[in-house]
Amino acid sequence: MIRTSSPILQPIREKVEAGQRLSLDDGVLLYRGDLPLPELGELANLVRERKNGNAAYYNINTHLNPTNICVYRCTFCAFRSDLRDPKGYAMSDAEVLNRGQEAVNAGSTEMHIVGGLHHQAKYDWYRNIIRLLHDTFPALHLKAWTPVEIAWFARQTGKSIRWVLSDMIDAGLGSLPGGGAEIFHPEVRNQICEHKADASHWFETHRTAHELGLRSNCTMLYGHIEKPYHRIDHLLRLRELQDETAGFQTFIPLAFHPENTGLSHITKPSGPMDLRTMAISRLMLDNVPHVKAYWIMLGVGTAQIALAYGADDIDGTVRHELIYHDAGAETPEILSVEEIRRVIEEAGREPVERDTLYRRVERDGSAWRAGKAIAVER
Ligand code: V47
Repeated sequence: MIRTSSPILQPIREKVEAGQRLSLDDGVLLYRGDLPLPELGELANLVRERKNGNAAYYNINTHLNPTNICVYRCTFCAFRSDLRDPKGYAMSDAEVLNRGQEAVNAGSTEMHIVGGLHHQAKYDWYRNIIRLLHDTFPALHLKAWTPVEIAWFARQTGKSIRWVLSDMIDAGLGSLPGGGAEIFHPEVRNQICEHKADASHWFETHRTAHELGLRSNCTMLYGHIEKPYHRIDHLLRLRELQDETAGFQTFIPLAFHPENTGLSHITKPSGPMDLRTMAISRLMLDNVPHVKAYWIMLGVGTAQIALAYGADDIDGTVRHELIYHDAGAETPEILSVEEIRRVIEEAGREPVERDTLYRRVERDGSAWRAGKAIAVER
């Protein structure tokens, strides 16, 4: 056994090496600034390589935000718009279909669809986006709507979350993205997004989705007003649902970007904080197969290093990302396949193209088919 340079870290190292679960207190302790970051990274890397070897996954994907008009005013959001603001938009069917065609031409396997809760758009407008895209481009996986939208649709229609999810599946929904999670603890949530779906709605939506056979992702928005305790509490709530359903595929820690938000006085998390959070997430979420370093949010350089700090996925080539770019992200809007593979190889990892459900992609130009499912060690 390797000994840690910090005696405080030693019991945690022993647990990680023995494949034992870390507790709330362990997690909070790992956020202590005096604990050596490289050693934390090495522990997270142990778990990462145990689960995923040397592979680093990516996909070819496109974002679609059909509207930015939103009834809510989350303090951290730079993307939203008021109904009558010149910045506000809502896409027509033709615009949605053009985006679908562009995605398919670029070889995308996935469309990531989220947006605002438009004051005047009815449930059918949102459902129609899924139906149109699915009917026209059946091979394109539609990873769409967070629990915030699903709870809104339930409210609009007077139906249950289960009904909304089933109806969206009928229309062509393929899985749920991880957004809308922010920080679950009410001490924080009530200050940054008090009106929108709370933790119980978020978990009910993902639990029901898993019961209906959908896979989903999960996220945590960090680096604003929350404390280490709130982050670890958040991760443990996710771990608990995963014990129950095993429906989460990937966890994505999301670093707060303050520009153009109601929290613009806050300084964005540093590189070391990004890496520490990545590593702690990998260590706490022992039952989630993948941890993603979302390059759009981290920057390409930090995302590359994060592949040695617990992350095994780097998201995709991405086109038309707005949520982070509206909040001051300086990353490019797109990486080509050659670039994303080079970014991964430069970090010493093996690039593996996956589809949304973590099957290897067999590709010939823009034509592709899903191959074998990627097996992850527990
Ligand atoms: O829920 C919004 C966050 C999320 C800001 O499932 C912000 O594969 C930082 O969930 N600064 C949406 N974060 C993005 C998201 C996501 C991204 C990539 C992959 C996947 C996936 C999911 O973005 C929101 C919120 O937590 N967010 N505004 C901001 N200013």
